[in-house]
Amino acid sequence: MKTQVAIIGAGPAGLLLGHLLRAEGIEAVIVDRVSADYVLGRIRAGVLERTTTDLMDRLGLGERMHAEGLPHDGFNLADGERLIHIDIAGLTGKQVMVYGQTEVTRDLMDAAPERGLQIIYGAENVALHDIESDAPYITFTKDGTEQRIDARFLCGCDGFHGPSRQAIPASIGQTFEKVYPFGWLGILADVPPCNHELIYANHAHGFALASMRSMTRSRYYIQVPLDDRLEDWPDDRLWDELAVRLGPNAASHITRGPALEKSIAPLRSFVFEPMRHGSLMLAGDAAHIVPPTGAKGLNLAASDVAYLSDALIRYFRLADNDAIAGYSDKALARVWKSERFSWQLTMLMHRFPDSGAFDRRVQVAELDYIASSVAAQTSIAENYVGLPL
Ligand code: FAS
Ligand code: PHB
Repeated sequence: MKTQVAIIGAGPAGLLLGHLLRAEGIEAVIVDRVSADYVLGRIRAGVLERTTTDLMDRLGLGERMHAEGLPHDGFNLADGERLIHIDIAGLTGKQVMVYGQTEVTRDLMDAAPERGLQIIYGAENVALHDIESDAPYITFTKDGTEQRIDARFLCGCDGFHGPSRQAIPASIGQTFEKVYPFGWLGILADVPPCNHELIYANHAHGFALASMRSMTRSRYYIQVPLDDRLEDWPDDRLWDELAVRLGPNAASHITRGPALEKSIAPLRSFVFEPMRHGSLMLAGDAAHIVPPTGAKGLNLAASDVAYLSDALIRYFRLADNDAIAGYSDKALARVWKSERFSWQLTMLMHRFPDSGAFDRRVQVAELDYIASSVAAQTSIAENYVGLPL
């Protein structure tokens, strides 16, 4: 098979990129090693920046998002009894959209056939070849048969564990990483949210987050030690701990229910540079990971492919190589700002095993400053709602 752009990975990055290219008549094929159902079964992000919702609207795929999503004007930082409201709409003029990554992925998948976006699921042993040439290709096995796709460019949208980043020679790539000494235990339940906006809580027991997917489906998280296992957290224990960490007011509004999904995810900050080598470009988790505290993971994937699709469109439409050459630096400039914000909010809202009294006083002082300063709240608000592209 021959195409113009071969995309590895049918998560949000790969699907958004494929649609943005097809909308401009550029040939693109996506391969993914798992099934469509498996991709939809992954419970991930919940908050969309304006950048991401604008891309869905640009593709004409935002109808269900606007019908079922929840536009939010703000969120809250809780520290014991104190609740600091960050008025993102009042401070930035923008909102965020609460609409699960699963639904974004579903909307993008459903629209693929009618828009000529071919997605090959069950593509095993994907390998990238000749990425330093102008004629790269990928090979994979599908139903036991070896397949090959030749393309002008390969786009690695295959997440943190995919093969694309590994295809860039170690002598070229540089990684920057910070691993946090805790994970997030998440629960999804068909119960109404305890609050109409998100609450990020810093408690002596650790971090907690009250989020949602709709007014009837809630998503909660608590910080847990890295060696905790799901069996250590039966639903009742988790609901009890959420009530303690979110504080008495939120606790009085928590509705308990059976977990539809429960999982523990480790937290890390990770960046791989460069995001382009030869005819291979990386986007999304293939190039970077953020702790979910700042709700940036999915949204960074979206901003990467906004830059990448623009560069590819300019190449194929205008024979302009400059945007391709400039992709990595442009994407990384925004990646690092989101990495900083996600790290800052993680340091502010979590309790670290090795932190002492000084560290806690600094957290309290920073929360005091945020509570008392419009400038500090504006800085948080403009990062949370998404910096301009
Ligand atoms: P994805 O990982 O979503 O997609 C990569 C795709 O590549 C997958 O479909 C995979 O099957 C495919 N692939 C991998 N290896 C392959 C191979 N060898 N061959 C072919 N295909 C291959 N972000 C938030 O903003 N908020 C959150 O609450 C949040 N929670 C998260 C929880 C977990 C457990 C994880 C892992 C991530 C979470 N994230 C969250 C981040 C997440 O939303 C990512 O940022 C987002 O999925 C990035 O999208 P992609 O870059 O498309 O990568
Ligand atoms: C979620 O709803 O899954 C969610 C929301 C905000 C975050 C992280 C996760 O910062």
